[in-house]
Amino acid sequence: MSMTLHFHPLSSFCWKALIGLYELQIPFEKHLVDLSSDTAHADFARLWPIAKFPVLRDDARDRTIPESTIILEYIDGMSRGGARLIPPDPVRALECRLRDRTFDLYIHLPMQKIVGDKLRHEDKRDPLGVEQARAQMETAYALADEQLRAGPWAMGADFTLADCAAFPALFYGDKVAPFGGRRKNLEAYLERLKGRASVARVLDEAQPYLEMFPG
Ligand SMILES: N[C@@H](CCC(=O)N[C@@H](CS)C(=O)NCC(=O)O)C(=O)O
Repeated sequence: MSMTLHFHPLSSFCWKALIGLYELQIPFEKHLVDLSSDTAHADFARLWPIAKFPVLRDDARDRTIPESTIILEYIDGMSRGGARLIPPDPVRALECRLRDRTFDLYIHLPMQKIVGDKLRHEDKRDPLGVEQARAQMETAYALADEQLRAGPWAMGADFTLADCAAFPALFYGDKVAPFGGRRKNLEAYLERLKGRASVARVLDEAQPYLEMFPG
Protein backbone atom coordinates (compact mmCIF):
# COMPACT_ATOMS: atom_id res chain seq x y z
CA MET A 1 0.00 0.00 0.00
CA SER A 2 1.56 3.27 -1.03
CA MET A 3 -0.40 5.84 1.01
CA THR A 4 0.03 6.50 4.72
CA LEU A 5 -1.96 8.96 6.80
CA HIS A 6 0.05 10.42 9.66
CA PHE A 7 -2.61 11.20 12.24
CA HIS A 8 -3.98 11.07 15.76
CA PRO A 9 -7.44 9.57 16.49
CA LEU A 10 -8.51 12.55 18.61
CA SER A 11 -7.39 15.19 16.13
CA SER A 12 -10.36 16.97 14.62
CA PHE A 13 -8.60 17.87 11.36
CA CYS A 14 -7.55 14.22 11.01
CA TRP A 15 -11.22 13.27 11.33
CA LYS A 16 -11.92 15.48 8.33
CA ALA A 17 -9.29 13.70 6.20
CA LEU A 18 -10.39 10.26 7.44
CA ILE A 19 -14.04 10.92 6.55
CA GLY A 20 -13.01 11.73 2.96
CA LEU A 21 -10.69 8.72 2.70
CA TYR A 22 -13.45 6.41 3.98
CA GLU A 23 -16.07 8.04 1.73
CA LEU A 24 -13.98 7.37 -1.36
CA GLN A 25 -12.83 3.97 -0.03
CA ILE A 26 -9.22 4.81 -0.74
CA PRO A 27 -6.76 2.15 0.51
CA PHE A 28 -4.24 3.62 2.96
CA GLU A 29 -2.34 2.82 6.13
CA LYS A 30 -2.39 4.83 9.33
CA HIS A 31 0.55 6.02 11.33
CA LEU A 32 -0.38 7.35 14.76
CA VAL A 33 1.84 10.32 15.64
CA ASP A 34 2.42 10.92 19.34
CA LEU A 35 3.53 14.55 19.35
CA SER A 36 4.39 14.33 23.06
CA SER A 37 7.39 12.20 22.08
CA ASP A 38 10.37 14.36 21.01
CA THR A 39 11.55 11.72 18.55
CA ALA A 40 8.12 11.31 16.97
CA HIS A 41 7.77 15.10 16.76
CA ALA A 42 11.18 15.46 15.09
CA ASP A 43 10.40 12.68 12.59
CA PHE A 44 7.05 14.25 11.81
CA ALA A 45 8.56 17.74 11.40
CA ARG A 46 10.98 16.29 8.84
CA LEU A 47 7.95 15.22 6.83
CA TRP A 48 6.14 18.57 7.25
CA PRO A 49 7.97 21.35 9.09
CA ILE A 50 4.72 22.92 10.34
CA ALA A 51 4.24 19.62 12.23
CA LYS A 52 0.46 19.63 12.25
CA PHE A 53 -1.52 16.61 11.24
CA PRO A 54 -3.04 15.16 9.13
CA VAL A 55 -0.29 14.56 6.58
CA LEU A 56 -0.69 12.07 3.76
CA ARG A 57 2.40 10.42 2.33
CA ASP A 58 2.07 8.85 -1.13
CA ASP A 59 5.22 6.75 -1.67
CA ALA A 60 4.22 5.61 -5.17
CA ARG A 61 4.18 9.22 -6.40
CA ASP A 62 6.80 10.41 -3.92
CA ARG A 63 4.48 13.13 -2.66
CA THR A 64 3.88 14.47 0.85
CA ILE A 65 0.53 16.18 1.22
CA PRO A 66 -0.26 18.18 4.37
CA GLU A 67 -3.45 20.14 5.18
CA SER A 68 -6.80 18.36 5.40
CA THR A 69 -8.40 20.22 2.49
CA ILE A 70 -5.40 19.63 0.22
CA ILE A 71 -5.41 15.93 1.16
CA LEU A 72 -9.07 15.69 0.16
CA GLU A 73 -8.42 17.57 -3.08
CA TYR A 74 -5.51 15.18 -3.74
CA ILE A 75 -7.54 12.00 -3.29
CA ASP A 76 -10.62 13.32 -5.09
CA GLY A 77 -11.03 11.32 -8.27
CA MET A 78 -8.89 8.43 -6.99
CA SER A 79 -11.88 6.32 -6.02
CA ARG A 80 -12.54 3.21 -8.10
CA GLY A 81 -16.28 3.87 -8.39
CA GLY A 82 -15.75 7.45 -9.54
CA ALA A 83 -17.28 9.04 -6.40
CA ARG A 84 -16.15 12.63 -5.90
CA LEU A 85 -15.88 15.01 -2.96
CA ILE A 86 -15.78 18.15 -5.13
CA PRO A 87 -18.71 18.82 -7.48
CA PRO A 88 -17.66 18.65 -11.16
CA ASP A 89 -19.46 21.89 -12.01
CA PRO A 90 -16.92 24.74 -11.47
CA VAL A 91 -19.44 27.11 -9.91
CA ARG A 92 -20.62 24.49 -7.42
CA ALA A 93 -17.01 23.44 -6.81
CA LEU A 94 -16.20 27.02 -5.79
CA GLU A 95 -19.18 27.15 -3.43
CA CYS A 96 -18.16 23.77 -1.97
CA ARG A 97 -14.64 25.06 -1.31
CA LEU A 98 -16.07 28.23 0.25
CA ARG A 99 -18.21 26.15 2.63
CA ASP A 100 -15.17 24.01 3.48
CA ARG A 101 -13.23 27.21 4.30
CA THR A 102 -16.15 28.57 6.32
CA PHE A 103 -16.36 25.46 8.52
CA ASP A 104 -12.58 25.36 8.98
CA LEU A 105 -11.85 29.04 9.53
CA TYR A 106 -14.93 30.28 11.36
CA ILE A 107 -16.02 27.26 13.42
CA HIS A 108 -13.16 24.75 13.61
CA LEU A 109 -10.29 27.16 14.31
CA PRO A 110 -12.21 29.28 16.86
CA MET A 111 -13.24 26.00 18.55
CA GLN A 112 -9.55 25.07 18.77
CA LYS A 113 -8.81 28.52 20.20
CA ILE A 114 -11.36 27.97 22.99
CA VAL A 115 -10.06 24.47 23.76
CA GLY A 116 -6.45 25.65 23.64
CA ASP A 117 -7.26 28.44 26.06
CA LYS A 118 -8.74 25.96 28.56
CA LEU A 119 -5.46 24.04 28.50
CA ARG A 120 -3.38 27.11 29.36
CA HIS A 121 -2.29 28.12 32.81
CA GLU A 122 -4.77 30.67 34.22
CA ASP A 123 -2.39 33.61 33.93
CA LYS A 124 -1.74 32.85 30.25
CA ARG A 125 -5.40 32.82 29.22
CA ASP A 126 -6.82 35.13 26.57
CA PRO A 127 -10.44 36.04 27.51
CA LEU A 128 -10.81 38.58 24.70
CA GLY A 129 -9.57 36.08 22.10
CA VAL A 130 -12.02 33.50 23.45
CA GLU A 131 -14.88 36.00 23.35
CA GLN A 132 -14.02 36.83 19.73
CA ALA A 133 -13.81 33.13 18.88
CA ARG A 134 -17.27 32.53 20.35
CA ALA A 135 -18.72 35.47 18.41
CA GLN A 136 -17.17 34.18 15.18
CA MET A 137 -18.62 30.70 15.78
CA GLU A 138 -22.08 32.18 16.41
CA THR A 139 -21.98 34.11 13.12
CA ALA A 140 -20.84 31.01 11.23
CA TYR A 141 -23.45 28.81 12.97
CA ALA A 142 -26.18 31.22 11.81
CA LEU A 143 -24.84 31.20 8.24
CA ALA A 144 -24.53 27.39 8.10
CA ASP A 145 -27.94 26.92 9.72
CA GLU A 146 -29.51 29.01 6.96
CA GLN A 147 -27.55 27.21 4.21
CA LEU A 148 -28.65 23.84 5.61
CA ARG A 149 -32.32 24.65 5.47
CA ALA A 150 -32.75 22.37 2.43
CA GLY A 151 -30.07 19.77 3.14
CA PRO A 152 -29.53 16.93 3.51
CA TRP A 153 -25.83 17.78 3.08
CA ALA A 154 -23.87 21.01 3.04
CA MET A 155 -24.06 21.25 -0.75
CA GLY A 156 -27.49 19.65 -1.11
CA ALA A 157 -27.98 16.12 -2.40
CA ASP A 158 -24.33 15.00 -2.56
CA PHE A 159 -21.91 14.42 0.31
CA THR A 160 -18.83 16.58 -0.37
CA LEU A 161 -15.64 18.08 0.97
CA ALA A 162 -17.79 20.61 2.85
CA ASP A 163 -19.42 17.80 4.86
CA CYS A 164 -16.01 16.31 5.70
CA ALA A 165 -15.05 19.74 7.09
CA ALA A 166 -18.40 20.24 8.82
CA PHE A 167 -18.44 17.16 11.02
CA PRO A 168 -15.39 17.73 13.25
CA ALA A 169 -16.09 21.48 13.40
CA LEU A 170 -19.68 20.94 14.54
CA PHE A 171 -19.06 17.91 16.75
CA TYR A 172 -16.40 19.63 18.84
CA GLY A 173 -17.94 23.08 18.29
CA ASP A 174 -21.20 21.94 19.89
CA LYS A 175 -19.22 20.80 22.93
CA VAL A 176 -17.48 24.13 23.57
CA ALA A 177 -20.10 26.53 22.13
CA PRO A 178 -23.37 24.55 22.03
CA PHE A 179 -25.90 25.31 19.29
CA GLY A 180 -28.32 22.51 20.20
CA GLY A 181 -31.89 23.76 20.66
CA ARG A 182 -31.04 27.08 18.96
CA ARG A 183 -29.96 26.10 15.44
CA LYS A 184 -32.44 23.43 14.38
CA ASN A 185 -31.05 22.80 10.88
CA LEU A 186 -27.51 22.53 12.19
CA GLU A 187 -28.59 20.23 14.99
CA ALA A 188 -30.43 17.90 12.59
CA TYR A 189 -27.49 18.03 10.18
CA LEU A 190 -25.03 16.99 12.90
CA GLU A 191 -27.24 13.99 13.69
CA ARG A 192 -27.43 13.08 9.99
CA LEU A 193 -23.65 13.32 9.77
CA LYS A 194 -23.25 10.95 12.74
CA GLY A 195 -25.36 8.41 10.85
CA ARG A 196 -23.19 8.56 7.71
CA ALA A 197 -21.05 5.36 7.49
CA SER A 198 -17.72 7.20 7.03
CA VAL A 199 -18.43 9.52 9.97
CA ALA A 200 -19.73 6.72 12.20
CA ARG A 201 -16.51 4.80 11.54
CA VAL A 202 -14.35 7.79 12.47
CA LEU A 203 -16.34 8.34 15.67
CA ASP A 204 -16.17 4.66 16.54
CA GLU A 205 -12.40 4.58 16.09
CA ALA A 206 -12.02 7.74 18.20
CA GLN A 207 -14.25 6.45 21.01
CA PRO A 208 -11.43 5.13 23.25
CA TYR A 209 -9.73 8.56 23.08
CA LEU A 210 -12.75 10.85 23.45
CA GLU A 211 -12.51 11.09 27.22
CA MET A 212 -9.14 12.82 26.71
CA PHE A 213 -10.93 15.77 25.04
CA PRO A 214 -10.54 18.76 27.37
CA GLY A 215 -13.61 20.66 26.08
N1 LIG B 1 -5.03 23.67 8.64
C1 LIG B 1 -4.64 22.38 9.14
C2 LIG B 1 -4.86 22.32 10.65
C3 LIG B 1 -4.24 21.10 11.26
C4 LIG B 1 -4.28 21.12 12.77
O1 LIG B 1 -4.57 22.14 13.42
N2 LIG B 1 -3.95 19.97 13.34
C5 LIG B 1 -3.88 19.85 14.79
C6 LIG B 1 -4.70 18.65 15.26
S1 LIG B 1 -6.42 18.86 14.94
C7 LIG B 1 -2.46 19.57 15.22
O2 LIG B 1 -1.69 19.00 14.49
N3 LIG B 1 -2.13 19.96 16.43
C8 LIG B 1 -0.85 19.66 17.02
C9 LIG B 1 -0.01 20.86 17.23
O3 LIG B 1 -0.40 21.97 16.85
O4 LIG B 1 1.07 20.68 17.81
C10 LIG B 1 -5.41 21.28 8.39
O5 LIG B 1 -6.48 21.59 7.83
O6 LIG B 1 -4.94 20.14 8.31
